[in-house]
Amino acid sequence: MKTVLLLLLLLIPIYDCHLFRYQWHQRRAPPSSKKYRISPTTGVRIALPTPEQLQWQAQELGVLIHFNIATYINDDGCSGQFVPNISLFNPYLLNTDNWVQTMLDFGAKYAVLVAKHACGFHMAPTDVKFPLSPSGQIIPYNYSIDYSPMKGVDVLGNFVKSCEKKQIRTGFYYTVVSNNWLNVDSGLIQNRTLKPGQINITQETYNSIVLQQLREIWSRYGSLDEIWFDGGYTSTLKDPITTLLAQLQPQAIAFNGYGVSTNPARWIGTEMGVAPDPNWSTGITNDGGDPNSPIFCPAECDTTLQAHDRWFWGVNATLRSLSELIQVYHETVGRNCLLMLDLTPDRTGLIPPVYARLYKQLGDFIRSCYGTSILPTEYLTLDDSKIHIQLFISSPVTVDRSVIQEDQTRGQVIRAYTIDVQLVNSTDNSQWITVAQGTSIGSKKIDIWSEGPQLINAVRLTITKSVDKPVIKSFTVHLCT
Ligand SMILES: *[C@@H]1O[C@H](CO)[C@@H](O)[C@H](O)[C@H]1NC(C)=O
Ligand SMILES: *[C@@H]1O[C@H](CO)[C@@H](O)[C@H](O)[C@H]1NC(C)=O
Ligand SMILES: *[C@@H]1O[C@H](CO)[C@@H](O)[C@H](O)[C@H]1NC(C)=O
Ligand SMILES: *[C@@H]1O[C@H](CO)[C@@H](O)[C@H](O)[C@H]1NC(C)=O
Ligand SMILES: *[C@@H]1O[C@H](CO)[C@@H](O)[C@H](O)[C@H]1NC(C)=O
Ligand SMILES: *[C@@H]1O[C@H](CO)[C@@H](O)[C@H](O)[C@H]1NC(C)=O
Ligand SMILES: CC(=O)N[C@H]1CO[C@H](CO)[C@@H](O)[C@@H]1O
Repeated sequence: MKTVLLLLLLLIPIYDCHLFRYQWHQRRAPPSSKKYRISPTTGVRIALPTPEQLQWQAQELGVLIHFNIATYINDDGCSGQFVPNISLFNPYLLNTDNWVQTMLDFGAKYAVLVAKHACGFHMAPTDVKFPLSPSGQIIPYNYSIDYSPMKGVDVLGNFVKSCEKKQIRTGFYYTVVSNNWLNVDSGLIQNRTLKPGQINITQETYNSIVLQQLREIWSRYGSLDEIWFDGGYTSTLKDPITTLLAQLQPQAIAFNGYGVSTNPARWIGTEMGVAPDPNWSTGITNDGGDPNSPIFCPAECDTTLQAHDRWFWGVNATLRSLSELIQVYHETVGRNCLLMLDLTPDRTGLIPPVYARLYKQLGDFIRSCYGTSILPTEYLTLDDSKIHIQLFISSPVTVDRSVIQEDQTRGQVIRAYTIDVQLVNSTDNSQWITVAQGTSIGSKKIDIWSEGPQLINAVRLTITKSVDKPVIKSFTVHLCT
């Protein structure tokens, strides 16, 4: 995912956890088709999500699969005017079920596969034919899988079938703005001397190729969860893409898609795997968003498993450490951002074993730390307008963090909260001590308490500021290592 956003906006550790959990569900209001509503208490606009956006946000973990002809070169994608020889693309052990095993080990709920990256190589069979310039000679889009050693294989189709068997939702990345084979940068045919492998076409031909290929990949592989517009799209293609999306994949979340989709998601603004705190579900800028924006447009945090922002499998690439990836989880999912982790099959078409182990170690940590629950002995909701939730435990427990989830069906309304505990000590066991406070909750907020593990009798969540009656989906506390 090397393309810069431009245009238009132009170890094997053991994790031992105790935790208890308080969870309940409110009766949900039916989703509205209106984009925002007016707060009955403060009069501000509250952005409303679509049901698709909420379902997508609840997935929390996904993968972005960088596998294409760039897997077979040393650079991380094609830069300059380089067009790799098509005979390089030969994943002779290709098995997409193997990819899915790793997705499950990590805990991914959705997967987006690169269909076409900047080199221009299209990993799906395509029927597109077009005229060369200036001769007018009609040729097939022959920089595609059927002209490679993998002729007859449909990687996109295999990927979708493998994911469907395990209920992993699917999507595609197809870069509209770069295509080295066709001499395209920033969505435009470049006026420059062609390099080996490049061919000459007109801008109209290029735009037509893009729309035909988007139609192919959006109509041949079922209902997609997410569509990735890396680098966006040109203004000329905005309207036709909007129409095509509405016609073929209206339910799909469109990454970078504010303007072309009713289900947009935004980029968090960095590929490092860290969201700012606070990070709101609303707003369209590539940062922590804006609580007062009338546009519900949650953020996705895409980042790599390999070190140094490397997306395609690299010959001598090093991997990030498990502890760094755990921090990434806390600073993305724990800050209301989806964690989309790069997944990189190697040149055989399989996930390398040391990579597979690291994805599983990260998944094991998440499941072990946050996956199980022990019910508290008693809970109280004290004040309807403010929401105090108190959890009491029959015997003292040690915990070091809390997880809050807001029900955003009627928009993200909480603006501030505080978490207090009753410490276990001999002299006074009814005193409340603040262990965490914050602003945005949204889909999920994880607070690792700065004071470290606390031995407590009770814990309390107080919503101190909101623009409408807050609804908490769940509030849990945990102890992790
Ligand atoms: C691509 O590589 C193949 C196999 O090595 C070779 O036969 C062919 O000439 C190369 N094509 C170009 C355009 O270099
Ligand atoms: C591409 O074709 C156009 C005519 O459509 C011509 O003006 C241009 O010089 C050609 N570009 C190259 C790099 O050959
Ligand atoms: C694709 O077609 C062009 C134009 O006919 C030709 O020069 C090129 O060698 C073809 N490439 C492959 C891989 O068949
Ligand atoms: C293409 O570049 C050449 C050389 O820089 C220039 O003379 C020509 O006007 C350019 N053509 C277009 C259409 O921009
Ligand atoms: C990978 O590392 C080996 C051993 O250090 C070295 O010989 C080789 O050139 C490196 N390859 C690349 C593509 O960096
Ligand atoms: C209870 O323990 C906490 C933390 O050690 C301390 O701050 C607090 O003062 C103690 N309370 C009393 C009444 O001693
Ligand atoms: C911490 C952070 O990134 N805050 C940003 C939240 O979003 C607003 C509005 O886009 C930005 O101005 C802040 O910088």
